[in-house]
Amino acid sequence: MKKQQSFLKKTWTAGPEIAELDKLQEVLLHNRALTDTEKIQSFLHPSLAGLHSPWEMKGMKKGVERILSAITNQERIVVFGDFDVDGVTSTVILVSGLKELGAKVSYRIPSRATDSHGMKKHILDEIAEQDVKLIITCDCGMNDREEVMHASALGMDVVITDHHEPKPNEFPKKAVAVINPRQKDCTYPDKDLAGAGVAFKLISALAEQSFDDIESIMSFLPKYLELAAIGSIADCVSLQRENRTIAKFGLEKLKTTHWDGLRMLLEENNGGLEHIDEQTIGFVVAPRINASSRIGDVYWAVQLFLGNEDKHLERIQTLDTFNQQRKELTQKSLEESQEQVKPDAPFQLFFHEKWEPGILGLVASRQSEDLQVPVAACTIREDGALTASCRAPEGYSMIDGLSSCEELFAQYGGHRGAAGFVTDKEKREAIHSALEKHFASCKQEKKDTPVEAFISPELIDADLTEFLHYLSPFGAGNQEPIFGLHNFKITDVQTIGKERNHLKLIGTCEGAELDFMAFFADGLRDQLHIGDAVEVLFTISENVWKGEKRIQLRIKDVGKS
Ligand SMILES: [Mn+2]
Repeated sequence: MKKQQSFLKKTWTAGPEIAELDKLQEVLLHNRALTDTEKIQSFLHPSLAGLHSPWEMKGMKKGVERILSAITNQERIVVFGDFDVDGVTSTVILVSGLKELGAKVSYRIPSRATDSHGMKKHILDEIAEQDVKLIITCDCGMNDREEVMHASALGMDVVITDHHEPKPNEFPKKAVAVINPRQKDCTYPDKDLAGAGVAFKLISALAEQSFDDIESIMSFLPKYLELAAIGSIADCVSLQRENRTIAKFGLEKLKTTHWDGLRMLLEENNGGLEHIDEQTIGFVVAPRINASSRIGDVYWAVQLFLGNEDKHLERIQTLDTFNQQRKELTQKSLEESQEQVKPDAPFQLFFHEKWEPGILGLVASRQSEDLQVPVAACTIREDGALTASCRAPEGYSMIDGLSSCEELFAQYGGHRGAAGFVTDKEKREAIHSALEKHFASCKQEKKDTPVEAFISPELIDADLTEFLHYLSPFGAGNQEPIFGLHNFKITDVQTIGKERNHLKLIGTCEGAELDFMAFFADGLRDQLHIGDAVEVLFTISENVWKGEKRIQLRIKDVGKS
């Protein structure tokens, strides 16, 4: 098959050409390994009954017992969370859920800029002074062996709930209970839950112990499913199996959300709640929650869920301001990082001492996507330490890379796709060359962009978007389908958006008039000319704005016809 070289310097292989909907459906199911009727049914129509019992998770029984005794004895509990969306939603699930069950509970989240992830001794010291007897972590703590010892020495019990990969020799053995499906000997069938998924499991188990009847449980739990869905989608866990069920039902439930602050935020920024999908989480909700810890204070995001309604409008405006600043800072930092690109290097390290620690992840993630190699973006923290966010495209493991030279870091952690470290600023060059060497040895062939099918334009209609909705939510583990179109004749190219960094491409194909959106399309702008015929790769989704439904075609790539 002919390989196509794109304007974005990627490649794809021409897929099958399809003109009928049922053929296209077949291909889409086949590409997702959905081959028999049973698999197809359970994928397209997942059921809440398919969620696993929380008691299958190692540590659950012990953790629940300790928490219930804290509730009975009215001991003070602190939920120790994390500052990203997964951490914030986990924190809200536990704090709100425990309050509802009668607990005396508050929360603490470390600062993204000065503390980084995980339990911190100075925070534990503060907490201990407030007569706290129990700490429950969420989305963190799995490798905080020393900090848990510290808490325990201060007279506080710790229950760990987390989903991060356990590191050898860092097991928090002083914890009263460790709940993490990834830990050794945990036979829980689904290892891929997000932190918010694990928190949801804990609150489900607590509900089972606290209520006598199923009606009470059913009126208690669904609001936490909404949050688990937001955390899971934002944390990019694989949206298969249990995560798919959580995301699918949570998104549906969000349309009548329990959370007033979220409802108001969506009314302001999403034109209402009628249409909520994974993109709403990715583009509207998650950036605003994240902006609070990146630019301002994570408290603004958490209180949008836990605080009084009369302050929500102010909170939403504040989050918007943070988000706007976040966008501007990211744009500026991205431009600065652009000058540091080393052509064809197997690993890229970007550094600027003035970059905001909170936006490093955004710089790393955009560069890694564009360059298709692992990337670290670094800056100097307020306390003088070098701090970095790292991202790796599919096929590479960032955490394996960092582990390969762990002696260079004071602290590091993360997953295959995303990780981070903190260390002495003198170590920067050594880290750069160690990681360059590591990734040179596991250099991947550049992967072709997967195109499901080249379709005729008449297939782009409501029947197709309805089918795509059944396949959704898309994300990690369930790639959004990319379609191709041959011979699209460009009749107009418009620059749009406040920052002028999006394009609208208008033209015709087989007699049909179509328009495409290309977001962050600086790399395409100079290559698209009116009158040219091009090949277009794109995704198809439904967009509703103020009650008006539209099919939106988003460009993934463009090439010569
Ligand atoms: Mn997480």
